[in-house]
Amino acid sequence: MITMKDIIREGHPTLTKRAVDVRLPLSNKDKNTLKEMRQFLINSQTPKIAEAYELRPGVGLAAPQIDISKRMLAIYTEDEKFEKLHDYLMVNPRIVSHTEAQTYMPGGEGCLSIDREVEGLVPRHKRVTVKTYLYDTVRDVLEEHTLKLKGFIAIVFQHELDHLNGVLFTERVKATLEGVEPLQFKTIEKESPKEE
Ligand code: UDB
Ligand code: ZN
Repeated sequence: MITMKDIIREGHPTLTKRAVDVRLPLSNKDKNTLKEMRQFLINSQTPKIAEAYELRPGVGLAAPQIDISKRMLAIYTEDEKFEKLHDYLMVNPRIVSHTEAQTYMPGGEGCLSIDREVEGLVPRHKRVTVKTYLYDTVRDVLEEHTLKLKGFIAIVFQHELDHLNGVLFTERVKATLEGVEPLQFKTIEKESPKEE
């Protein structure tokens, strides 16, 4: 099981290296790494398990963060409207197109590999079209897909893709972003008072 001690931190040389393409077909070792990465995210979002093992609730994890310098990553999170679960194990992903328009996380970004608060905003493409292999653990197959990502999922993806390129968000932070709209999260509506 992956825990926080397996996640390398700022200052480790692997975090600033470009990761290499994953060789296909996937080896059993790479399949297992991908499954473990996904399970870490699920565990970290399961309050009882997260508390017991002191896991930060992660939405994405890139292989270089566990000191495996290969182009694979896991995303496991709901979108900003809390409508759809995005559960991806990506191998050799690449952005094939993106909007000129940008967006950013309203409170800035954090990182499982960074143990400090970093002030500032990180510009990200608002929408990205991604070509990637997706590993389907149920069918045990790897298939090429084209995904159109927007909103929170697009931000998570770009943050993880940066890890594959040896880039940390701290390199991208800006004090202000003029003319860029922040990502809006759906807030839980207050229940309207019931009539008698
Ligand atoms: C995260 N989680 O997992 F606004 F529902 C971060 C940590 C570092 C704070 C754990 C996160 O941002 N969760 C989140 C934020 C919301 C709403 C919500 C959940 N990562 C993953 C990471 O470090 N991968 O390498 C950092 C995020 C920064 C922007 C996208 C990923
Ligand atoms: Zn990160």
